[in-house]
Amino acid sequence: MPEAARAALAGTRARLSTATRVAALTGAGISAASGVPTFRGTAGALWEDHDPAQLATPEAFARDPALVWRWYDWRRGLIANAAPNPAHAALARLEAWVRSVTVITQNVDGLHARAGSTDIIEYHGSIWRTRCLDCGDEREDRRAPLPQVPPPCAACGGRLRPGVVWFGEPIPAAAAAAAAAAARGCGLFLVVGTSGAVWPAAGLARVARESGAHVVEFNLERGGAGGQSQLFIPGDAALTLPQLVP
Ligand code: BV8
Ligand code: ZN
Repeated sequence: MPEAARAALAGTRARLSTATRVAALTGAGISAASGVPTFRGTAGALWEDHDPAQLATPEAFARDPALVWRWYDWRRGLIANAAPNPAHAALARLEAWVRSVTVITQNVDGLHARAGSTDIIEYHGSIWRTRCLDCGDEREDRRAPLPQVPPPCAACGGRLRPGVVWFGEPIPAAAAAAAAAAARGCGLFLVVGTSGAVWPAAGLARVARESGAHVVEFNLERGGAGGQSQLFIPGDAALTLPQLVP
């Protein structure tokens, strides 16, 4: 690890020792080492020649629910066979060292919970939840693969959609408020494995910085913190983040 990164890691560790509240904004990059493809990365970002950013929309679902559900069923199967990696584990372990650790994740894979984190804000929802367009039934459904695609609502037989936030849809109010409060109230804000391409999640680093937090970015390349990071630690988060936590 380059000397500058080593120094950044040491500086962040020092801040951890006095921090009482840490918030971490995570993106698809933290799950890369678990084999879950990123949205905009290289391998796996496409699925059957479809661009995820085009599929993750209400318009795509209205146009072809079966296609969108095939994509989610494929991802659910892949995630069901994936395991949390040392980066997820490091954030979970951090809870033993810092009074409050809030994970604000853009990911819908549920890997932070499986790693043991206990204060998680699923900013873009969960691939393991469904919502019925006809009766509103919302539930967790971990079947992978789904027995039928699109899956019918268990309550009314109606049309289910994945319980995620699509492009053009608002962040659920409770998640948005909790994430803003966590960014405002923390002394240390970690930005892990996100391109900073998606809003309003990408605006949280500025909220943290303007509230006085120290912002540290863990990524292969700098930029996901929208220029708000004071420190940058390059490399695979599965290798770098565990070095932060004893
Ligand atoms: C909203 C859930 C307003 C679904 C996702 C036109 C109309 C409407 C809105 C907009 C518009 N134009 C722009 C917008 C805003 C839009 C937006 O930001 N668009 C962008 C693309 C320009 N945002 C929205 O639409 C949001 N809603 O604005 O609502 C509104 C308000 C009121 C009323 C009505 C409407 C909703 C956005 C949520 C979209 N849903 N996911 C699903 O997953 O199926 S976003 C999707 O992208 C994933 O959640 C993903 O996590 C997220 C962000 O991407 P990243 O996590 O950063 O992943 P990415 O692949 O980009 O990057 C990976 C990073 O990891 C890279 O930096 C890479 O270097 C790094 N990395 C890779 N490997 C590693 C690593 N780092 C460390 N270690 C490694 N090993
Ligand atoms: Zn229903």
